[in-house]
Order: sequence, then C-alpha cells, then structure tokens
Amino acid sequence: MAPPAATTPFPDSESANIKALKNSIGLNGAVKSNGNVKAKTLEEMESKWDTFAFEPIRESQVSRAMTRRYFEDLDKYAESDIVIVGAGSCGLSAAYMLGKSRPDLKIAIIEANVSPGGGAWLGGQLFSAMILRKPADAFLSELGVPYADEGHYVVVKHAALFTSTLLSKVLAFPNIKLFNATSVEDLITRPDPNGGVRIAGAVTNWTLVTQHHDDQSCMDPNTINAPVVVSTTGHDGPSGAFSVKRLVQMGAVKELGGMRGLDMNTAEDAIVKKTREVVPGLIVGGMELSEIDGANRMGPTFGAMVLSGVKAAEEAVKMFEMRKGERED
Ligand code: AHZ
Repeated sequence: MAPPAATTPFPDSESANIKALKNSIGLNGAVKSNGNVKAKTLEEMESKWDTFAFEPIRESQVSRAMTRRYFEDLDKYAESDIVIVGAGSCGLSAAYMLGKSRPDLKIAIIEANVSPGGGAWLGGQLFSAMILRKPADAFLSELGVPYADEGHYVVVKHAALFTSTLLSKVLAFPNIKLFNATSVEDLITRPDPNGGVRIAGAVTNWTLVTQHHDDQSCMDPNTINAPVVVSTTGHDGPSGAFSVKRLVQMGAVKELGGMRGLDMNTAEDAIVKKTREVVPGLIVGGMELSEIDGANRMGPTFGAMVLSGVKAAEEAVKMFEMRKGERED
C-alpha cells in the first residue's frame, strides 16, 4: 500500500529544524557527526515549545544505526550458547534466569510474532488479572512485580504488568538478543553418538517469509548454531508446539501424546516436573510439553509457565556445561 499523500504544503520550509539540518550538512550531503551535543532535561524544555527543535539528522544515519547493529547481532549470535525458541511466559522466564545467572553466555531468543509475550498479556477469557499459584510468587518477588496474596495463590492486577516487567529486564541483559518477527522453521541436527539425532541449533526465517512458503518458492532460511536449544512455543495452534511436531516428522520422537483437557492441579505440577531434555540438545518447557507428554492444560494460571522456565534455565546450564566442548566455531 502506498503511504498517504501529503494534502497540505509543508508549513515553514525554513523552520529552525531545517535551518539546523542545512547548517550541519557538509558538501557531500552528509550530516556532520557531533558527539558533544549537550543533553537537555525535560524541565529545560518546559514552556519553550515555540523555539523547540530536534537535533538534525540525515535519513541514512537512521538506516545505518539500525542495520549496522542488527547485522552485528546476526553475526555475533550465528554461534550462540543457548537458543530459546518462543518468547511467551515460559521462554521469557527461562531467558531471565539465564541472563542473570550466566552473563558469560550468548543467548538468542527467536520469537515468531512482532510482539513478544505469547499468551501472557491477558489472563483467561481476555480478562486483565493474572493468577499464579504458590510457590510461583517467588518469581514475581524476584522481578519486583507487585501482587495481591490470596492464600494459595497470588493475583497480579494486570498480566501486562508481569509481561512488560519481565520483558524489560530480559531485554536489558547485554548477553541476550531477541530476534522477533522471526520464526524457527526447522532444527539443525547432527547424528548423536548414541544413535538418533541431537539438536545443534535453529533454522530461522522472517515470519512473513515463513508464512509464504506455499505461494513463493526458493526462500531459503538462515541458521543459528548452538549446543543447547530450549523450545517453549506453546500448545498446538496456528504456530504452537513447533519443535515437538518437527521431532515427530523427522522420526526423532515416535508420536505426540496430544494436550489433554483442563485440570489445573494435575497440569501445573506435571509441566514443571517434566520440563526436560526430550532429545539430545533440545529442552522443552511450558505448554509445548503438554503436546509431547499428553499432559493436561491448566488454562489461565501461569505459575507452571514461569517455574517451567526457571527449571528449563537450570537444565540448559547443565547441558551447556556438558556440551560446550562440542561447539563448532
Ligand atoms: O509466537 C509464539 C509465542 O509467543 C512463539 N512461537 C511459536 N512457534 C514459534 C516458532 N518460532 C518462533 N516456530 C514461535 N516462535 O512461542 C510463544 C509461545 O508462547 P505461549 O504463551 O503460547 O506459550 P507458553 O508455554 O510460554 O505459555 C502458555 C500459557 C498457556 S496455558 C494455556 C492453556 O492451558 O490453555 N494457554 C496458554 C496460552
């Protein structure tokens, strides 16, 4: 779709903004770099909006500032220590624990959606509050997310408060890169010395490309090597249970158990207890596990998702320590 056309002329072609830009542009049309622009406080701007102007910029500077960093990240994380597939409540909880406990590891998170967070922006039936059964309140205290204590369970007033706090902390870790709008569309495999395969990384593509393999041809993917992959892609659905479904297709797992009906008490304990390495190199956590194990679903209680993430992080570190010698770079 074409961008909307301007319907009114530019009001002041010699605005302070444009004059500043012209002054700062050299003969070749490039904006001269100025590393010593004095920072202004919001108080200094207050009531001075008539004389207000942004610092000048050339469009290519914006382009380069984004693309240089993105391509540096693609280069850096092409060999990762741990790849987390899916940034829902389980994947983000695992990422938080890993980012905090192992600042020495390179951790890539691949999230198919533009917006990370999976099903954790709302509680059940699109209501706001998020319920977590104890002892998952320990993770909220760790994050500093406030909650109401209701005895056996706690209530966060809005699920988005939990998810935005968790996300902001995960994104701030210098050793974690979130590649969102990017899908894992296959797994890298190697023959395992004990027979079968081990998982050795993730095969990625822009999600928009992944969605168009049926109507466009030859759109080959990209790859990330890693000795440990943690898959937390949720239960089956338009994009869920990705890794376990792929394991069945490639014969690494015989069949899926299929997620069973809702039973909060049974489901949550089972998901945390069974969070594990399902084939060498691949740990599965969160609701993706219900599909392989034939476990119940729990619906709108999130304690198992965060504690499955905490356990997946612990398992990932153990597996990394065992396998780091196998890194191929
Ligand atoms: O976009 C997905 C979501 O953010 C992402 N994802 C799925 N397939 C992917 C792929 N590549 C990259 N191939 C992919 N990303 O994985 C994330 C999964 O988040 P989620 O919230 O669906 O899963 P979770 O296991 O963290 O939490 C599930 C919470 C529950 S329980 C439940 C029920 O019992 O009904 N329903 C939900 C949503």
